[in-house]
Amino acid sequence: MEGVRNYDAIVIGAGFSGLYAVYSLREAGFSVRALEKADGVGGTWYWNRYPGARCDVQSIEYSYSFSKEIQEEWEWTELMPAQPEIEAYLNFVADRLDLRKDIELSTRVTAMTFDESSNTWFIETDRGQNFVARWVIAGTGCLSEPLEPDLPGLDTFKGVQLFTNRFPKEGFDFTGHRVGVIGTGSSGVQCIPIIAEAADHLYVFQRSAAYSRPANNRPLRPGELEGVKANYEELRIKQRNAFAGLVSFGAVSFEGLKPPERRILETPIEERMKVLDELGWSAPAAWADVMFDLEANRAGTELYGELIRRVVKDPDVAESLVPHYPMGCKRQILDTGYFETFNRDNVTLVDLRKEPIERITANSVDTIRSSYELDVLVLATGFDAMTGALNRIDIRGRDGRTLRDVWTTEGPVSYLGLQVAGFPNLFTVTGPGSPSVLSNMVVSIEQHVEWITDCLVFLREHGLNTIEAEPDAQAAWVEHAASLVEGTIRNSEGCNSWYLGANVPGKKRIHMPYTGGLPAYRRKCDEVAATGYSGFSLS
Ligand code: NA7
Repeated sequence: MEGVRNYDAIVIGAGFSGLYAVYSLREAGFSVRALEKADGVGGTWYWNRYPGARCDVQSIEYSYSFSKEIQEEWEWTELMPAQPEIEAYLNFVADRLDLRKDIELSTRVTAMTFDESSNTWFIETDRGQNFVARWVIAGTGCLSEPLEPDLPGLDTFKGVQLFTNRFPKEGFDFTGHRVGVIGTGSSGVQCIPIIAEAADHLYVFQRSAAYSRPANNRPLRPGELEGVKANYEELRIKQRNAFAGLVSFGAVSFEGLKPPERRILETPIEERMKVLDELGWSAPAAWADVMFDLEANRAGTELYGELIRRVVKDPDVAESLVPHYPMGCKRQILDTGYFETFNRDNVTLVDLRKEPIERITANSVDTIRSSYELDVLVLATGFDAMTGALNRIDIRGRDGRTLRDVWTTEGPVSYLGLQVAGFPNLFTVTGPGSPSVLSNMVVSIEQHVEWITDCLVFLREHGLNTIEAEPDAQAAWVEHAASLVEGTIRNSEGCNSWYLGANVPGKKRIHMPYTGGLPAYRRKCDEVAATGYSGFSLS
């Protein structure tokens, strides 16, 4: 075992959060080391390298704003960037800012213990290293801990088993294979059309149908990026002031869009169909009442079903593809040719609501009705979101209490999504209780990293070495965040999203991302800082 190494700050992870945290803290004069379990930088965009993996936010918005050089020098090629391009971008950032010298790859943090006598963290890794640091910044990601699906017999499958969230670096050639995909969230919806093109036959095992619509991705036009770069600051200011940290979602710009006024329940069916013809995939949600009233929401889903029926030729398949849960409960998915894929002769939709999986055998997925023989099984079954990655580390705060224990018994509580009471000097970038996944992640990450850096500079200037969320402030924040989702579609009956932790058996049902929007959240964080970090105790 090596000797103990001392740093002002340890950063966990080298994705968007970790890279910026290393840079920001280093620039502020702190000694810093990042520990990253992968053998490359990129975080989420390192692991999720399945065919078709793509961001649903435009490249010009899903990128760092803190460095004018990077903004100027990097050339995006598509409206919405694919995984290889984002991974290449983050590698470029690591090189351009000379970050690699402060990052240790292939190094997983396994345990962290807060020493109450010195107010420092003792950190252990799977390589037997030990570190001591005053501050720990967890840039562990919101969707980074794969969920192991509870499928009887999965470990007996003898064919090739692939997880979208840890897809092989060398890729996989599906040509000539009988392939099954389990899971139809974003990852499943993105890889299914591409796998279908190569596979001999593709079986899609669907438990919950997806609300998806065409992404309308395209290459950036000549001169388009230069136009953005000429006025980048204007776009960045708009982003920072936008509810979700972005001015467009997919190819649709929000600029100049007014909130809808017409109400679906007050509109005759023939009129609704006219709106459908006029607005296409935008029609289901283009009503004032659809996101606020469950009956209106069902009417919106009915319109959505009509759009699917217009694409998918087999009426039974089309029916199975219409979601049975409220629109707006889970994340809107953007796809490229998803519904069209079900018109192919080599694609079969297996509706698990009609025929649940009984077991997986050495060469098949068996439902209560049929046995589907497969050579390859792709699992697109999601993540233990927002808390999973930190729960995997044995984190012991005051009195030896583990974070896992706190989050299991109390739910994923935090103050501002930045700290958890009882875990001094540990910051969670885009933790539960912050806008995080309901916003443009890069904008939220920059806001958090800058807030944390300013906080550490403040503490240094005032000769303080401990900051800790106060239990009362934490309880008030948790209550405030919960009050915002109470009675909404996001928390309605029949809504079982990973936002609520509902995809993980036994996880306490709390809506983890903050729903009050980025501007209000930023104001609150700024107020807290301006009032000498109210709600935190400093010593
Ligand atoms: P998601 O969105 O959590 O999707 C996981 C999918 O896998 C979803 O359709 C699940 O069905 C399905 N699933 C999970 N376990 C099972 C079992 N045991 N049997 C059948 N089906 C199962 O993860 P993604 O990776 O697609 O996307 C995550 C986020 O990344 C996404 O929201 C974007 O923000 C980017 P269920 O819905 O639970 O019925």
